Amino acid sequence: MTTNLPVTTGHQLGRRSWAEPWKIKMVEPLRVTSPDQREHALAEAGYNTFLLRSDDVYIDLLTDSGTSAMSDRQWAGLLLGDESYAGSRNFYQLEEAVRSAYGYQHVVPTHQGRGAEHLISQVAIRPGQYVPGNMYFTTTRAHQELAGGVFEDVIIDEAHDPESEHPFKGNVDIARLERLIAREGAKNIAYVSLAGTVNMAGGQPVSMECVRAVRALCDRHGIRVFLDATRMVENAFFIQEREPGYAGKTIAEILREFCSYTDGAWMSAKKDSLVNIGGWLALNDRDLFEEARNLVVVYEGLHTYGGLAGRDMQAMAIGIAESLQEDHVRARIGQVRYLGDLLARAGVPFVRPVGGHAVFLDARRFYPHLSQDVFPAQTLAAELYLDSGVRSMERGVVSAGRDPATGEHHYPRLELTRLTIPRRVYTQAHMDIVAESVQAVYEQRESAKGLVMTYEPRYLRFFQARFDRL
Ligand code: PM9
Repeated sequence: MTTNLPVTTGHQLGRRSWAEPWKIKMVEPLRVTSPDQREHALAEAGYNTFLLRSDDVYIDLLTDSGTSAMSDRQWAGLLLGDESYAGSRNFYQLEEAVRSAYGYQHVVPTHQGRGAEHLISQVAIRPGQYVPGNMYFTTTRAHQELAGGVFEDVIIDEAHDPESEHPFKGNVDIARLERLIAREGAKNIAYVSLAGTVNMAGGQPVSMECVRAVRALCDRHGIRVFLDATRMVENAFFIQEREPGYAGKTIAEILREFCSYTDGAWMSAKKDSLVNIGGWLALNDRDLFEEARNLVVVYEGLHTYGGLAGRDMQAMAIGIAESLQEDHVRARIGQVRYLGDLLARAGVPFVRPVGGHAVFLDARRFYPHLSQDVFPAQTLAAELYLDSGVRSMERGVVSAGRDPATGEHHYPRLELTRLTIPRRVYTQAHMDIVAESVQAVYEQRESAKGLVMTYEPRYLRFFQARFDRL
């Protein structure tokens, strides 16, 4: 293993190879389909990769959510599940793991991230209040809006530019946040919704300098800061790599420091924490915690299991510790960059620099002849599936949904197709296949015609919308 050696980055080339700090103990066969089978499966799925059956997928880069491979220790942990209705010992282990890794006082378990998003939105937003955030995330904004909040994007402009090489494209534009506070008044700001490695921007990190500045500004106005910690471990890696003063600190230390500038966090443990299901809400304020702990029994389950089995909490507690191992994070992000390097060599347009969990293809530059009204990123996901059975996900106009006030489509500047890499699941050879398929689709880009939406559900339409070929 070459765990302490640098990996290839957008800025530098490592001198030696890196390798995963694990070996494979159990395998699951993959199914290769024929072009005819894929054509049929995709039409059945309404040209939406979320509606495909996984049996019809070859390499599944839909998401890194709940798709990681658990370690032998996590699987062993499942056997230690204490399935008591109340007071399960696995809850106390999870509580201790969250306190020690993230540093918050009080923990409410939830079945996954959006369970925690629901709770924080219900307890911390009054109808009509603004919720400024560093770019929207689909489920986060949906819960904020369902609670009556009005999301306002305060991310820096570079985040909307796929070609900008800014090292911290997830940063908050402090002046923009300040202007919002001046315009609406601090009392009309529910809280700042800050996310690590901003998903919709391409997995782009937030700097420590930025979170400190957000904290200082919010302290002056008495505004709380809550963190989406879903991929904060990966964010800590980027701080260690790029921010002056942090090269000598561990990922665990950086994570604790970052969280210390916030008042609480919600978590989808299905990402960083290497479990197939699970999440939590953590808060420092005792009164707010009591409210959330009360509400969890309405929507998720008792406050010592929150919709999870005891064994799931045990696997999560172990996963939290494993997620902080330096060699693990280095190999995880190294693999994402490996795919990015292959695509860069093929001249395929994607979001720079490569982020933490995925390579985001730039469908605008891929298909310059398609307008957002014919869903270029959705089209690209469909074409990629047809070419090879590789499943990706749309992150453009479909994901952005409609403005609740006007009913019009949101037209995001970023029109992306996400190749999301599950943790500890695929090999570099799989990445080679993916890159070859993307290249093949790129070579035929002029023949793509786009899609028309034939069914649009009311909430989070990207999950269930159906399309047809134009
Ligand atoms: N993210 C993802 O694939 C899964 C569902 S949306 C396609 O990226 C953040 C930053 C997320 C996230 C889920 C959630 C919600 C919150 N914050 O999926 O409910 O990326 O566990 O978490 C997905 P849950």
